[in-house]
Amino acid sequence: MTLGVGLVGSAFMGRAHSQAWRSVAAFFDLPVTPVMAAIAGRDPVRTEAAARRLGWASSETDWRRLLERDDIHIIDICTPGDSHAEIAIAALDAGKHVICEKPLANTVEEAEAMAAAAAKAAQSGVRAMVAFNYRRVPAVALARRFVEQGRLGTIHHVRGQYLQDWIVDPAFPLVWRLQKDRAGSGALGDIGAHIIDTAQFVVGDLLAGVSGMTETFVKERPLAETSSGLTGGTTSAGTGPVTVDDAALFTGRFRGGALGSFEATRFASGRKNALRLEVNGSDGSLFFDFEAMNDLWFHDHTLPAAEGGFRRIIVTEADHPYAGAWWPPGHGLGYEHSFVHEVRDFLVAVAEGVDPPPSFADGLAVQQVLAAVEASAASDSRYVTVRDR
Ligand code: SOE
Repeated sequence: MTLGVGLVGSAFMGRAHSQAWRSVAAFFDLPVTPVMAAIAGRDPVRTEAAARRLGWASSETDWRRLLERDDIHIIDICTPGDSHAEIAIAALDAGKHVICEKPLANTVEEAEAMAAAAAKAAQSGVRAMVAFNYRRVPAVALARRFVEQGRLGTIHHVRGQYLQDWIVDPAFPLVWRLQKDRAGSGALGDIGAHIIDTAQFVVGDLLAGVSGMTETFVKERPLAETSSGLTGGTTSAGTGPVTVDDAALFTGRFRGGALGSFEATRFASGRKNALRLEVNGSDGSLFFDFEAMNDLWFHDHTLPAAEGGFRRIIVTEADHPYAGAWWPPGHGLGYEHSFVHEVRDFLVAVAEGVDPPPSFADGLAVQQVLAAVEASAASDSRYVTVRDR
């Protein structure tokens, strides 16, 4: 059985998802086979070129056309957050399965509407997933397995960071990720969403309340350059205001009592994509850093002190999550493999008739934490309870 896929968007996430759809059947035994039917984008020339380059059979200049096609059963949304709700709800209403990039939406209200549409569609066997890909890094999935097995005992601390430095230079232009109407928020919703979902996934618990602060270090940036016809060169079209956060720091209390501390910033000079998670429990601790993504560090606190300490597990063994599908032990995986694992789990769930985690409800739970952090930051960091989903 085959399922046709229609992808919306051909930038960074569109390329990462295309790589996943192209690779998944070559490395995993699947109950259904994905067919890369079409990619949709506004610019006809760029989208046709992307179709050829990324392996899509056709291209469309209006995503709504994908919903009308009988050869398309899955809609993969890789656009900025301001279009997630419109596309996902229309696709679900049209009976298409949906995988949507994170964060689920730009507001809690949009996320609530999406979760409601997904719950309604599920009654007809239509499935929806939000693409928090870091859950599918083998080391993160192994961390979840350790917590589920009770190897850490009672969880006391969850320490999450997501550190990047791609906009430290004030000359970096005002791209869509720096505009609230397109992105919803800055580092908080873009990479803070990842660390919130990854932490809640690994510990199997939700944040009950947070206290946070945000900062915008560079408040004006050059507008995207425009090329001048006569000289053929490019001239800056002036500057514009940055309307999102550059960094967010927050603490939180989990429903089960653990304390959390989180940081999401695009100004950690020297850190390129350092998603880090440390979990401390009564019986042990775990540490993960995406910049060394094949390693998981584990301290077994039940051992005699003389034998304790963090030891490195190279997560490439056949019985580690996902790793057995790829290379022999020690050969390592990369960023793109987490997306292959994501679409593999999505296809298996669709074939089995279950909701693939993380669901739109899980995406809504993250959106409610984001909103609580923003509410706290707007009120001198007072503690804000996270709305129940
Ligand atoms: C931000 O630069 C970003 O591209 C995020 O949007 C992605 O979700 C993350 O995987 C890599 O960094």
